[in-house]
Amino acid sequence: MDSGLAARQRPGMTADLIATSPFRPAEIEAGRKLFAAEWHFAVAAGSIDSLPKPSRVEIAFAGRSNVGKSSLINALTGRRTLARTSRTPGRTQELIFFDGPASLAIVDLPGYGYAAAPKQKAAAWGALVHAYLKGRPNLARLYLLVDARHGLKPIDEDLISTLDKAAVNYQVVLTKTDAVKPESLAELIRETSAALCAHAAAHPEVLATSARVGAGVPELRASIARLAKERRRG
Ligand SMILES: Nc1nc2c(ncn2[C@@H]2O[C@H](COP(=O)(O)OP(=O)(O)OP(=O)(O)O)[C@@H](O)[C@H]2O)c(=O)[nH]1
Ligand SMILES: [Mg+2]
Repeated sequence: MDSGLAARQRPGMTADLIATSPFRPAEIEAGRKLFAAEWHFAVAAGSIDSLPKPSRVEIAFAGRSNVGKSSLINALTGRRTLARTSRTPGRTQELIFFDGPASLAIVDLPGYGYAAAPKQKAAAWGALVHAYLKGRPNLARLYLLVDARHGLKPIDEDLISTLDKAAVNYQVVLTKTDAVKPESLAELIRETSAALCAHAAAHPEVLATSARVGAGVPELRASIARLAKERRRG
């Protein structure tokens, strides 16, 4: 599989699949270096009051329960057990902060859409995550993870609408691409890209990753390194 598979929407064109990496070798190297450095667990926040001070540049990972958020964070950092992964959906219930170099932090958000979650818990999830997303000035980007076997679901639209309203910069990252055929993946990238082009806060490129086989992980690292660099400049 081509790990650099990405789609870009160009003005006046339909979604166009670009099979080459949008990152230069120097950016891939910057991403590698960023994640070769030490990343460690900082804090688990179960309420707005327990959020850390907004002093680091934050990159959040969100998506449906079981989409592979914690696994992708582990793949990025090359540490199998940094973020807790589970076969049981809804395992990550708090906002988990991991601190890295260059004043960066990664935030593992609790998954949504877990049918068996008690209603009260689901509401608490909504309140906490929405409050975080709406009021976090140091949130540089949210990566919205979407299972490549399923694509965007109506429940993802709730989050997308919050992100649009709060003007949070976000980008879709397909996960578990090892589990789909290259043709279906190419089609999904086209569809997802087309669905996102109406959303101003959405990044036009869709990244395709697999935590299991490492596809797209160097590109995601490069994407985060690019953001960190832009933030330092800005
Ligand atoms: N085939 C495949 N399976 C994966 C991949 N990444 C994660 N999984 C599996 O998907 C399941 C859920 O992974 P997690 O990383 O715990 O998912 P999560 O989004 O953090 O889940 P919650 O914290 O419950 O919201 C686990 O059984 C993983 O082994 C991948 O790249 N490929
Ligand atoms: Mg998790």
